[in-house]
Amino acid sequence: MTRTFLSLGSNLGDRRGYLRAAVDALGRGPSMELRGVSKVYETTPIEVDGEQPDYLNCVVELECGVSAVELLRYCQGVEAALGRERKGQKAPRTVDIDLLLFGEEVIEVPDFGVPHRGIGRAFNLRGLADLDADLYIPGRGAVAGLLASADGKGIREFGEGV
Ligand code: PH2
Ligand code: MG
Ligand code: MG
Repeated sequence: MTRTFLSLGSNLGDRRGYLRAAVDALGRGPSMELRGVSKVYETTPIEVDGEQPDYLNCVVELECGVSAVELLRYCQGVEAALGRERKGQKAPRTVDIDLLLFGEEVIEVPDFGVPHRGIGRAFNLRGLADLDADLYIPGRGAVAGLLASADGKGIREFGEGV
């Protein structure tokens, strides 16, 4: 089993409903056990072109018995089942599931990098710190230290969680 962390984001439609449905689907995945869910954050879109609705973001911890690539494929299936349309990398989406960490594995192939290249975004660091502030990110360091120097603007705690 591999300790795994995923970033969930939604900025289209019933954002909280999509996050909840994605968390449920991950918990039901083949050889996947849900270990935790961070708080939910409402976040200003970053690195996007033009105006977009705010995101809801959270981080999910799983114990995973399949490979990173199999997990990626499963996540893509969940995105598709929840109405994700591929309208460009940073277009608004019902749900985006990004594989932040897969144990301490480092993977660099076209279109797939682990740790995820967005792992240093403050909302991901916040979610990771909710689950384990001592977590080590290969090539970057411990989450707590990275969070201390991250820019927390545009991130608000959202209600009761997923
Ligand atoms: N995801 C992106 C681009 N920008 N901004 C926020 N606040 N939250 C996201 O999940 C996000 C983003 C591409 O996946
Ligand atoms: Mg993303
Ligand atoms: Mg993605």
